[in-house]
Amino acid sequence: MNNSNQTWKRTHYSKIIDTTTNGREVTIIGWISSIREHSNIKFLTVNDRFGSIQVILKKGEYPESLESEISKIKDHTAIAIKGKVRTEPKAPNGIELIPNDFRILSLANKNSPIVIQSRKGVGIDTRLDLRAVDLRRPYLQSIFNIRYTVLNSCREFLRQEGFIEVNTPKIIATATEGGATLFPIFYYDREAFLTQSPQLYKEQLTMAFENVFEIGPIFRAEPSRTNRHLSEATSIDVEKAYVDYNDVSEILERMILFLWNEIKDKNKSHLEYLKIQLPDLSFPFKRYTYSDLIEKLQRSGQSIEWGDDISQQKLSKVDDKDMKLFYFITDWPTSIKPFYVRPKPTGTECESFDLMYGDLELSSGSTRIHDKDELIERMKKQGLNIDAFDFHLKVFDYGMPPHAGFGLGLERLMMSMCGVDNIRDAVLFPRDIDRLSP
Ligand code: AMO
Repeated sequence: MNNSNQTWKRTHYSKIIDTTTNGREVTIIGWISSIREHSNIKFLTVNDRFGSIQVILKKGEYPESLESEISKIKDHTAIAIKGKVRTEPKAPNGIELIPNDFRILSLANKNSPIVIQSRKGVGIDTRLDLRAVDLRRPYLQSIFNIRYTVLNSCREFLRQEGFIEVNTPKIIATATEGGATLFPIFYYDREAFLTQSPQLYKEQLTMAFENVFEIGPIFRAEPSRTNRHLSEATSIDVEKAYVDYNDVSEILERMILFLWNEIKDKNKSHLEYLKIQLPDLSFPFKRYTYSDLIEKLQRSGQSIEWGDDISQQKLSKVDDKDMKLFYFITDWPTSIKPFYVRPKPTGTECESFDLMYGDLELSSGSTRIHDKDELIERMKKQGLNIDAFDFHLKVFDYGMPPHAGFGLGLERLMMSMCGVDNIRDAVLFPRDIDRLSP
């Protein structure tokens, strides 16, 4: 091993080493994802940010002085290797590296319980306990590379649509989405809460900026253990002045279509690894009114009344080919939507929609009430303490524009795009009722 203190610099990422690099001296840096032995040959797979390369350690082909170091190498060890590229038709990518020197940068001293090459991996709790190691698996690498494209593409789309990105407080004084799922915290000598959504702030910001969006954390004290609820999720929140729920539902569906095409274009290898062929979307998405859907459910023999929420179990039983991918459920009963949602002239229904993917709810949106008295009346009907919302209500005295918007759950969207069964695999370090670390 080379003991000089001088730092080695990577000359090549694995992805740019191919048959055209044959015979070249290169320095690669990465971590070892597998070690196989065959008589007197060790085959190492060394991974970097973009892929992997096979390294051959054959007795007689590397300096004898490296022998004692080689015996210490385990999976996950971080290593820098100088060597010569050689074409080898049997190797992955048709090439391999023959080292003439290497440095162990950080030795792994335990055998990892995480099986890197496995798609499903070991049990979720074992994986989450060592999440940083789990995230080295190509399965999760594919998901999080796609997530990165989704985030970039959302920003790109909304920028093109004339929205400005904002950041609103995450420590708040009052509930926005009803009290049941609030996390209380100490805030100096007062009680405060972690925000359930940027709802009230994004509405207020339409006064100054007209079109705003925020991509940020939302906190929900979800009491149940499900594969689609997190205690800390990421929401893509959009709010626009001088429009209604039909307008913003159109923005949402165009955004989904844009993302879908970007992923197809930018994440081909990740989709291939996940064995996912994103289906062609029929556009515009189908829209069912809540009332139509209730009738449909009743016709299919399910016990549900107008005014009930539509559960995932009930939806999953509906046999309609247009409800397999994206579709909207619109015009929900006013009584089951939050106080800020604007009722239709009938009063019993409101200008609202949910975007669904099969039986998974991805987004809720609506036209908002922009008249102060009407908002106060709705709050009273929902039993809310008006004084607690004074900071919000007083803004409505200064010409709050009519506005509408939606919140789209990023992890739920990832589930729909990547075929992820458990929402915990769409977030790096998930939080749920049982898990607060890592
Ligand atoms: P809602 O409460 O329906 O609406 O939330 C919007 C979207 O956020 C996602 N989401 C969650 N994802 C994972 N785990 C959770 N516990 C969780 N809770 C919500 C879902 C959901 O559709 N202020 C409104 C939005 C608006 O009208 O602009 C709101 O928060 O994908």
